[in-house]
Amino acid sequence: MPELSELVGGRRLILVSNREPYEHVRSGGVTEIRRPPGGLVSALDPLMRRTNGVWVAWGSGNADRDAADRSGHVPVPPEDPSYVLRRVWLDESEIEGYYQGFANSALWPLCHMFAQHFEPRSDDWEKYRLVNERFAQAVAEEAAGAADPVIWIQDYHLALVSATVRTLVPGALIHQFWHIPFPPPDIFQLMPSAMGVALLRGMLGNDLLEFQTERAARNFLACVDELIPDARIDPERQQVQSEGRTTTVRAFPISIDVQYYEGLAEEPAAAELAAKLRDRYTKKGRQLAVSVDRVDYTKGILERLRALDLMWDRHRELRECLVFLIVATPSRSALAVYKQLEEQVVEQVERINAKYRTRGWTPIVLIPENVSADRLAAIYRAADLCLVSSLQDGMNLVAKEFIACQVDERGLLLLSRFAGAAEEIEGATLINPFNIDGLADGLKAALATPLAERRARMARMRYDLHGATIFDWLRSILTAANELRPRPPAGVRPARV
Ligand code: GDG
Repeated sequence: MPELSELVGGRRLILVSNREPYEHVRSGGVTEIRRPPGGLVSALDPLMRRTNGVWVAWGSGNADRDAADRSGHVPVPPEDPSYVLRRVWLDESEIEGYYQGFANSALWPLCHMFAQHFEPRSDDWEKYRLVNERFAQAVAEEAAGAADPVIWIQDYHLALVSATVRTLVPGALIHQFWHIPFPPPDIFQLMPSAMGVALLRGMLGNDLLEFQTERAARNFLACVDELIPDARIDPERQQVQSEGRTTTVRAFPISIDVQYYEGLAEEPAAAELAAKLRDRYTKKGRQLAVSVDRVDYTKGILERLRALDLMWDRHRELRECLVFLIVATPSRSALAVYKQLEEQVVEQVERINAKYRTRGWTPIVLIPENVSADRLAAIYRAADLCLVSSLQDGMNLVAKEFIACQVDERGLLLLSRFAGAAEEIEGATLINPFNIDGLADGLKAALATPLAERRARMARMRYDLHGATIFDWLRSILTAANELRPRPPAGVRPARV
């Protein structure tokens, strides 16, 4: 683990996200501490452990209040506390309006360019504003007394936080990472104009605004150009000047803890499980394809199923040649559109299986639940092919996890050109998931790719990934933020790059 703490330059780091890194959950009279799955927490928790900072997040666990003090503070990690988690409390109507409503039913679909799911309700917007205010207040309380704090906000749930914090904590260095795409002006302007302007102004409260891709950064600048009259944009420097302040806007593609995933895949238990999976699914020269997603309309799960159906329909000879394992983890099930998609996925898999199944062959194996990280690593390791068919995706970490876990270097990666990862990964086969015919042909061609070519491409991708891990991502963001506003001397060592 690199020494990242120095890159915060000895300042107090206050990290702000919707999701918390540790959740206290009571079930059957027993309270347990859970770490929500996902790349963000596993990347940022090690950083926080080394910075003595504060992580401000929504206290979402049903036993979170009992575990926190009156100010919402809990020392974490529980086994060996080294930083403080500051929980922000939300009631049911706030969760509905801010989280399920404005964040996940307005901003999420808009940023992924799904106009048909875009529902910008004014009640939700009010809750979103209120909750962003509350986060900003909590940040200001945590920053009180710190000489020169650095505030790092995560994602689209908290677009208004930086501007408010700036008024409450003048002089703080504030930056934000936006994990999802950012749409071009024609799409962004579907947002009611008062909300759209407030969102852009909110984001311009940051000293540095970090996107996954150059495209997202460019789109943001174009939206500011069209909608914020006083803004002056310097495209060379990727900077916006507005209301007497400067915001730098740049791309920092996120990654994964490559050694962690590789290590999981190399565990003897994972090797054994991978061998078992191959034994079960790759009989008679069959290939094993996998996909792993939260069930979300942005991930192109139904498009993937249509392409498989088309391929098997057109090419009888490819029946029995491939088993497709789909890990589809339920997500945001409180929203009707997500619940409905979960049902559609099950229906479509059943329909396709009924159409093509033979005595010894089931075409699609659906795992409609969350699987453990070690099992996931074994699944990635066992596969001959991984298909990422996102219709839009900020980055897509699954593509990178697949590469890290391919320790036997046999798998091909079919990657949507609309995932941020496509801008970076050389060696994947890029696909267009809107083109069902083309995707079906792409799958057919992938099945015929010789092993030597697969190995060469995977070896290249693995090499590149080792040079661009989550720690490189953290280092480049923290360095860029520090360079914008180096800490005044006073005996503090400068950041080491
Ligand atoms: C957002 C952006 C961006 C999924 N099922 C299981 C499981 N997962 C894990 C994967 C991966 C994560 O969830 C999904 O990450 P993605 O990047 O694919 O997508 P989002 O959740 O939409 O994330 C995205 C990301 O933020 C980071 O910036 O890349 O573009 O949309 O880590 O492995 N993990 C386990 N069991 C499952 O069943 N253990």
